[in-house]
Amino acid sequence: MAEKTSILKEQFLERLEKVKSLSDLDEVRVAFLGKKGSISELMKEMKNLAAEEKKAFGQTVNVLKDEVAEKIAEKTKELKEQEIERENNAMPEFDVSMPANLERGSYHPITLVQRQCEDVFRSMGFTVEDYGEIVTDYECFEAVNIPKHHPARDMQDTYYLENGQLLKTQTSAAQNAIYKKYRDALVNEGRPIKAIFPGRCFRNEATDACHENTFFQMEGVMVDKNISISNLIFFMKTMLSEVFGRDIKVRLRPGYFPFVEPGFELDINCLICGGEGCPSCKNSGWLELCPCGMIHPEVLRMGGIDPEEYTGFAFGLGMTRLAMMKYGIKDIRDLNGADLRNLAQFTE
Ligand code: FA5
Repeated sequence: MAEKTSILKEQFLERLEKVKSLSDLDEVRVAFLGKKGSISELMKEMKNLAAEEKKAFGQTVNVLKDEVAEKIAEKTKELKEQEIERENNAMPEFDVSMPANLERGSYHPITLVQRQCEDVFRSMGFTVEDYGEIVTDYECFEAVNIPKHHPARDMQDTYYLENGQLLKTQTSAAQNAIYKKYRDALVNEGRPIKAIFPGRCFRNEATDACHENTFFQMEGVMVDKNISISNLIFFMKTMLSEVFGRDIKVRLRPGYFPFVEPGFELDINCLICGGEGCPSCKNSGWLELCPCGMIHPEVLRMGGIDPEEYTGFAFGLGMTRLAMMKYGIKDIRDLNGADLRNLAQFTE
């Protein structure tokens, strides 16, 4: 019997030596200590022994069992330590002097188009003005000839604050302040008013591929003696050919805005569908981009400028739509979504 236990022990040590991993070790444990393992099977032979041999046999097998269990525990510890060391060695070294491998962001398409428009108009002598997003009813409507209860207000529902102020619906809301800011230089020094004012606008309206509730416009005004529609058309054409780097098909049609007389709608041939018609242009092939016109005498008067002496033009460029056309963005709502993967593909 003693011989059997020592053979078993040798077999165990032989297998233990070949163990390379924790799963190998578990197989060995099951083979020797498991319910149907060699040691358990050996123990079963006790019933065949004479009573006086049973005790010694039991003790010998139990010693073997303890030894095997102890060796397995030692090996488990050793293998776990090896595993930890391997993982530690596999970790890349952290070098604090290495430059950070951060992905660089890119400018939003609207920012790019806005900057480009600003450069074009600056090069033609316009100043770039900044204006708030929260304005008074007077600035947004009354000062541009849209008194209370005027039907034109229906087109521009917006978000009102409890104090009566509102989120501006159009960059035209800055016109009155600009006239007042520069009228002295115009009247006393003969310096024409030439200003653009880009800004975010808000409207309470249903969204679709070419309408958002939050979008950007860029207003432009020029006031001097003898300003005419030809000046307006020249600046519009120059701006568009500079932004697109080529001539773009546009059309001018009559449009009504209470603050211009006469007023026009300047539409651009849809660059998404090439004029065939698609959701981005409401299937018309044309996109309303830049309404404009000659500033209404009443609006000049409210800005402190004598309309008998001075005339001017104004335009309200839809900058978000311009960005859509320039970058081939089919749905305006992509521009307000915060998905950087989406936006990055439109920018250089
Ligand atoms: C106006 O807002 C006038 N203030 C423009 C103006 C200025 C006319 C000066 C004459 C003189 P309109 O509501 O059409 O007009 O908007 C102007 C442009 O802003 C539109 O042609 C369009 O390009 C853009 N726009 C208007 N509403 C939205 C909207 N919900 N989403 C995206 N772009 C819009």
